[in-house]
Amino acid sequence: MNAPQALAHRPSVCPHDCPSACALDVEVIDGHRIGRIRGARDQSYTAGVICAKVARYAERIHHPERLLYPLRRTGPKGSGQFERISWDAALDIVAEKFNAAERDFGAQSVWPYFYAGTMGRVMRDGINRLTHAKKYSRFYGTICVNLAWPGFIAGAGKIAGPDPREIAKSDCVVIWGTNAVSTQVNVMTHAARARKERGAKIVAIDIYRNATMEQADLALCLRPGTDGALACAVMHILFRDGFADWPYLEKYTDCPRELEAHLRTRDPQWASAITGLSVEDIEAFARLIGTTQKTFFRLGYGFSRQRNGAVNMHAASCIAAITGAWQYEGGGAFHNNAAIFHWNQRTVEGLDMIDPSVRVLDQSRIGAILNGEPDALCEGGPVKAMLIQNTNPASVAPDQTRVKQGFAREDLFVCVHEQFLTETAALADIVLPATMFMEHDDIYSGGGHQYVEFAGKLIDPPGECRSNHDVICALAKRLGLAQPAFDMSPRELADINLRESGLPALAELVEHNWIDVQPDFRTAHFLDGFAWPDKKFHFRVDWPNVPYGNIGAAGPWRDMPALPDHWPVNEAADAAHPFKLATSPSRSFLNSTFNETSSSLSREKEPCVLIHPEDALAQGIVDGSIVEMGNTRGVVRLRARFFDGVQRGVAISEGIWPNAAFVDGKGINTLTSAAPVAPFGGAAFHDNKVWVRPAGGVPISTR
Ligand SMILES: Nc1nc2c(c(=O)[nH]1)N[C@H]1C(S)=C(S)[C@@H](COP(=O)(O)OP(=O)(O)OC[C@H]3O[C@@H](n4cnc5c(=O)[nH]c(N)nc54)[C@H](O)[C@@H]3O)O[C@H]1N2
Ligand SMILES: Nc1nc2c(c(=O)[nH]1)N[C@H]1C(S)=C(S)[C@@H](COP(=O)(O)OP(=O)(O)OC[C@H]3O[C@@H](n4cnc5c(=O)[nH]c(N)nc54)[C@H](O)[C@@H]3O)O[C@H]1N2
Ligand code: SF4
Ligand SMILES: [Mo]
Repeated sequence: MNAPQALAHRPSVCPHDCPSACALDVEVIDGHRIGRIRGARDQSYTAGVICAKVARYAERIHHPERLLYPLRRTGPKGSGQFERISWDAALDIVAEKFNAAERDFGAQSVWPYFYAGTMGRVMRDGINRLTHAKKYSRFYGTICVNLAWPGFIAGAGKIAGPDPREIAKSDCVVIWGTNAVSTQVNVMTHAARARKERGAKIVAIDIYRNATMEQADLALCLRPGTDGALACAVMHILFRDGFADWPYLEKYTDCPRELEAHLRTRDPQWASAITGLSVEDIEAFARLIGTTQKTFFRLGYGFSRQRNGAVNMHAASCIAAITGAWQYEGGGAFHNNAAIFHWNQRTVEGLDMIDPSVRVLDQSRIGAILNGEPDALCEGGPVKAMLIQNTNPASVAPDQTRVKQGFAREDLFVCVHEQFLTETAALADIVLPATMFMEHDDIYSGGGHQYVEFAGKLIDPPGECRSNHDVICALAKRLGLAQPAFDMSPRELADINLRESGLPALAELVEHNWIDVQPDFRTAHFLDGFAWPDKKFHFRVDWPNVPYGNIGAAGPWRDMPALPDHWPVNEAADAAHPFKLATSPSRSFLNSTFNETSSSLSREKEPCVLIHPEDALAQGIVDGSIVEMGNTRGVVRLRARFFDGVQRGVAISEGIWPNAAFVDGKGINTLTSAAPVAPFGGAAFHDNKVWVRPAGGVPISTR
């Protein structure tokens, strides 16, 4: 019989790219393995609930395919042929390649590239310190929030809102453009409480009948990219039927009379024709909002991933101002709490070392950048060397064909620091093994809540895995950098980050595991005014001057409507491309993370596209057959599934599967576009015109 294993419960924080940033309770076995993970019961937002994929984290952290040792490529690029080398040898090569690129092409030929695979402030953001100290090309992270945040800031003036726990005290929770059951389960925890304890109604607004829509009392399934029209018609009805709170509007908003006049022609019939919703559904939704003071709009990212997404986000956020829902506990509009933490990144990112003359390269345009497109390179020289941490661009970035072409360049040196041999790592010259969150110390904050959290190292890493911080510091040494932050421990840096941000010191955070920094009610509900100099909520938007981002306006921003509207700028279906495709998230993957664990793979089964049975029949497509789906950017082959929970002409493909899971090894982002979107660049992942037809028919020409 085996000796009983010592089991300890330890606190931690989920580091993944998810607004919930759940507080965790981890079973640590014999000090070096983990068992089950549960949600921390006494953290009031997590409230004991986490998603299934993280509950099963033992499968990921103890995965037999984890990277354990530094590797050097021995075969051709992308061949997957590597040999084990020592850390010293690997870091020497990276430093030598970076120095050679700098010598021959200038410091801006090196482009450190990262994203939010870990949301830890030390581990995620420290790479910028290296960038700024060396004057390497700067990085503009546009892939996720670039449409949603400006859209929300356009109205309220900053990215914050009512305490998200107030959802439980609401009488109507509008879950708009977020598949919360899959992507941020805690929203459902609090919404379900409101329903159980107060009989609150749950409304979901999406483009397909997903798990969140199935739980809603009212599920509005509209055409992609038409939320602005829905919001306008709802506001039209609120004004028309006397549900507008005029004293509130006069006191707190910029131009209510002008808005009312503007909306007179945006009636439910107009919106019905655009959204595909019935006039009755639009009227019923507006009436529910008009008669429910405590309506909480929980606005997600999904509906912003359209070319008109920023306009739609702003339009949806305006509704709460018409009824004055912002004034009430359980009312208002919330998207993300980023502004309440007042993070100051001075030391972690080395902001004092920024040279404003150094170019800033757009993350989403990595394909164009690596293929040498002059405007993507800011008219500067080529990128010759990269260090990549916490992201898998060969799979997740838009316009995948170009991204892969770029990585295939023989004259490009790429070092990928990863936990697994991802499709990006497989294209690298040097691969370095990375720790996971329970193997290092870091601090976090929740976009969807209001806690600052600490997660300490719980177990030793396997093999020779090193943390991001260790790698950045070791490289800095080899590159001759002597700034003190490159000599600090993660805890020292976390402590400085907290103090510089006006938050309690690390010791206090460690003692409590998390600290609630929720602003008081008046501030959170903007009762002393919104975050603009005139203190008003802005219905009228001066888009290029919305305070966001660091490269200025991009995309067709000049055409953006100043007042809430339907902005028809999206890719329009046409005879050659009869479908609109959204690449929505899957439940068991998190972007491309977890697509290496067998339980997630077996739940998701295989890449597929959901299409309406009548559309399928019209195209001669058989349920369960392999189809070709394509547009001007490329073609993928995957399985078709009949699904009547979409409007005609809409196709849904869930999840970022490994490219290799598709019939031809071309992943879903083969079809998505990297053309910059307004107002500040980024990608419209759910806005793609495509054709879908039986595979093996007409030969397909790709570019
Ligand atoms: N399980 C799981 N969880 C995740 C992720 C994941 O991939 N899987 N990703 C994480 C990340 S990085 C992020 S940013 C968040 C994002 O999480 P969400 O805020 O939920 O955003 P999305 O996942 O992009 O899309 C949400 C929903 O918007 C719908 N949608 C698309 N276009 C429209 C439209 O025009 N109008 C409306 N009303 N709806 C539309 C999509 O079909 C989808 O159901 O989730 C995080 N959590
Ligand atoms: N088609 C389509 N594409 C999309 C989206 C979509 O909805 N549809 N969503 C987009 C969105 S919202 C986002 S945010 C992006 C996300 O895209 P990515 O930022 O690439 O996110 P992940 O795919 O989760 O990859 C994160 C990687 O970081 C690694 N990692 C995790 N922690 C650490 C660490 O501590 N150190 C190191 N070195 N590595 C670590 C993980 O192993 C994983 O491979 O994808 C975008 N792409
Ligand atoms: S819901 Fe999000 S934050 Fe919570 S455990 Fe799952 S992935 Fe992590
Ligand atoms: Mo994201």
